[in-house]
Parts: sequence; C-alpha cells; structure tokens
Amino acid sequence: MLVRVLYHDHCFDGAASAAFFSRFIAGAFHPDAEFRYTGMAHRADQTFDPALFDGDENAIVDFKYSSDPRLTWWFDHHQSAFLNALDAAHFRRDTSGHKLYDPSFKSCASFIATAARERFGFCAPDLEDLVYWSRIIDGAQYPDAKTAVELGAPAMKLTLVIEATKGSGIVQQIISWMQHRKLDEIVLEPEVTELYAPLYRRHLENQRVIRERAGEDRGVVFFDLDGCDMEGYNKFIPYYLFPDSVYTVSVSPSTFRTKISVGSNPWAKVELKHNLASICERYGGGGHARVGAISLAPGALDQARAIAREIVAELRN
Ligand SMILES: [Mn+2]
Repeated sequence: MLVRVLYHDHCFDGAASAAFFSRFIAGAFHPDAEFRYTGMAHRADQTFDPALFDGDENAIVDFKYSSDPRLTWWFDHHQSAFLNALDAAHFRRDTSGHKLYDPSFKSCASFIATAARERFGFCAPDLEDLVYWSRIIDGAQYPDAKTAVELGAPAMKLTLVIEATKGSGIVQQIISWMQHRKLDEIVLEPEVTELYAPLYRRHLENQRVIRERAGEDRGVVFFDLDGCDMEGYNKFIPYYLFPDSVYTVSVSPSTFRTKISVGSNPWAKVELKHNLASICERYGGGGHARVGAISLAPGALDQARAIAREIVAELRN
C-alpha cells in the first residue's frame, strides 16, 4: 500500500499537515502503508502533472485542489483553493467524504486534526504541540515581535530551515521526524543544526542592516535596501526594532524587480486607519488590508523611492 502525499513545500504548516495526515492514515486506515512525499510550490502555470498521482492512495494537503480521478484525499484551508470554477464544481460533487475544505482554520494541520477526530475518531495527543505551532506560524498569531524574530522556540528554528533551505530533502526528513518526535528533539538533529547555523547568521545580519538603515517618524518606519541583496527577510524585524511603530515602508531592489513593501505592526497599540491594499493598488500593486506591495521594473529605483515617500507621508497623517 503506497500513499502519495502532495504537500505545500517550504512551509511549516505544509510539513505539519503531511506529518499529521500520515499518522492519521496509518492509525485509522492503513497501518502497513508506505508514505512518499512530493513538495508543491505555487507556479505561474498552476497545473498538476498527472504523473504525480502514482500511489494506491493519493493525497493533497495544504495545497490547491485537483480534479484528477486518482486523488483520494484532500485537505485545505487557503482562501484561494481552486484553480478554476470547474475544479470547485468537481469538489462540490464529491461524495467520498475524504475531500475537505474549511478556510476558517488558521492552519491546515489543525483542520486535519479536527476533522480526523470529529469525523473519523482518530486522535494523536502527542502531536498537539505540532498542531499548536502550525496555527501560530501559519496564522501569524505570534504573541509578540520577540517570538516572531528571536526564533527561541524550536518550531521557529525549524521554520527558518524549512522555508530557506533549497530542495525538498530536509523538509521530507522533517516530515518523517514530526510524526513521532518532539520539535525540540528534531532541532537538535545534526542535519538540522548544520543548515540552521548559516541561515541564522543571515537572519541576524538582516536585522543589523535594517537597524542601520531604518528610521521611524510619527509611527512610520522607512528603510531603503539598495545594494543589500535582501529579498525574503523576516517581515517582523521592523516591529521588533521599533515596537511603537504602526507602519513600515521599504524599498528593496533585486535582479528581477524593484519592490516597495508596505506593512503594519500586528502588535500595534493603536487602531489602523489605512487600508494598505487600496494604497498599493493606486500604484499598480496590491495585497491585503494589513500588508501590501508594489513591484516595479528592475532599475526603477528613483521611481520606487518617490512612491515610497508619498506613501510614508500619507501613513504619517
Ligand atoms: Mn497552511
């Protein structure tokens, strides 16, 4: 019995979902199952290669739906879970009871845990900590900036490794460990500590650069990362360095774009007055009410700085 599990790659919740799902299937259906994992990434063409569904059971967790007839299990909680209206209609016609969707869950792992208990009577008390952290990380439910930036919790250390390491090998090793071991044991594995050390040094270096370049005025932090090669820094760093700030505007050039990021402090002590998606849309960007971005062509640094200045002025009012 081969069970193929397609999961959201380089994502803590994706790995936790694959781990919990595997325990669930082994515990409730197929004790002798052999699990194989395939990491999925969001891409421009958005299609599933039919060769992916090669198991006796084929599952997708924490990732988009597929109408492939060989798909036997599906769990997701993303707002945009269907590639198109046909897939959504296909899902609604399902009568297996094994394809489940609920965007109200903060994490897919917590959705799987709840569905497994309520619909199939399966519990895994030893995985409660894993499920708890999937909700914190996927739902950005950190109690404070310190938890989000200092990476003190084993789950946060694992997140840095899962998100920033190239290739899926270590992620799938972590998925195996997550099924039977505590997170604080997993982070002590030599394979993990070896990868973690240089990534953590870079994380500290990013904090140093932002501290050096950022300034705060009337609740708005601004910094310009020209010449820094810093795509993908931890977005909570500005609120860690400037706890009383409300908004952050930054300019970060890279080889393929010039990006203006606009964010808000999740722990702000005042009510947020601005919709950041609406502001970014005026400049051709977009996002959510609390975080948005604008991407310009590579080299459009002067234009990006001018836009950033206008947004900073608007947010300071
Ligand atoms: Mn998720």
